[in-house]
Amino acid sequence: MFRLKTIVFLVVVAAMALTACAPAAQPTAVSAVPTTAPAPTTAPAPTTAAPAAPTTSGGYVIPVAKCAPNCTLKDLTVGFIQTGSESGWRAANTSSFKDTATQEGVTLKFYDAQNKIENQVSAFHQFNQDPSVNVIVLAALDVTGYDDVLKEAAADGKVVILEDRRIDAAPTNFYTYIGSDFINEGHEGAAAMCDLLKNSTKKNVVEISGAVGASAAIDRAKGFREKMGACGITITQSQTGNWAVPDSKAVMAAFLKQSTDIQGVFAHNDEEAIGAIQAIQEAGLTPGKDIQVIGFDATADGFKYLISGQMGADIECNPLLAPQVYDAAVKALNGDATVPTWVPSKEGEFFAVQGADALNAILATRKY
Ligand code: GYE
Repeated sequence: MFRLKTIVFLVVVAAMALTACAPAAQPTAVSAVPTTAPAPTTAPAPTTAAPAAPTTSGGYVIPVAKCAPNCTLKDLTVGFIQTGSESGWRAANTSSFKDTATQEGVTLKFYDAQNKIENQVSAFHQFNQDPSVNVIVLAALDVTGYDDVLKEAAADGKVVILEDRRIDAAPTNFYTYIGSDFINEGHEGAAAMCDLLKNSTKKNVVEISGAVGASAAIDRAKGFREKMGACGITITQSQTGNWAVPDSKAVMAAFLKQSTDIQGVFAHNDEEAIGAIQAIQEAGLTPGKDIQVIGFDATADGFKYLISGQMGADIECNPLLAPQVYDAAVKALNGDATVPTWVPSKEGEFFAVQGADALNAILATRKY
């Protein structure tokens, strides 16, 4: 019995001695082969992180709709913020949105801002607050002034699309801009005026510009100035005609009072060109002969003055943008991040020298 106890005691002492010599187990270093199965810990189930929201190439985070990926035109409730009804172009643009919505079953909440930016901003805020609206389309009166409502739209999960006019805001604020390259239109306008004045030793041109602050006016003016030097055009006077016939007629009359040494008129749209033509006639001069006139938009009214030869050139600007805008809106609801941040409109230009027959034939095919 003694002996056994002694032996047991000696064995225990020996075991304790052995463990004392082995290096202490590092808390983190786990031996390859765990000697003892770690106690089952109730590790939280792996969380499937919500997939990152699709983002456009411009960095716009797309508020994907519940109907995705099968949203259709009928899922659109569009809050549309129009500038006003200042021109034939604008009327065609508005009809494009209203008619296409009716045809395609798009729910359209149309707002006419009567050319006041404060009205646009408050309408934008209203649409942000309106739970039924999933897409907001803006035809911007000005290039600035929308920062707060753009932020609010992002917070309220509204898709924002710009149509017709660009704004000075980062593309992180809107899904896409569908509208014209107004700078390029300005380039085409300068080239057309150079051609119209090719036989004139003097090239003094007056400018009747669009509404102050509008990207269409800012960019057409910039584009024209970038190319006018090619034939030595000088802009001698410049003033806004507010896109309107009567305002532009008064401006042109004032220009002629100031100086009759004018060879050309750079009018930013058809209404302004028509106003200038009326003032030139009332001054006893012949538009298209004594003074060359160019316009922009190429509406049906513009074509009439091309055909009569009183307007020498008309640079087209396409107002029928609704189908492209609604298609883009559906893509946004479906989380499609492939739509570019700018979709430039396809446009042409028309000249009096094409002749009445050819121009009438073209006019017969046009919708505005
Ligand atoms: O040229 C003018 C309208 O933004 C392109 O606005 C549009 C311009 C167009 O009032 O007629």
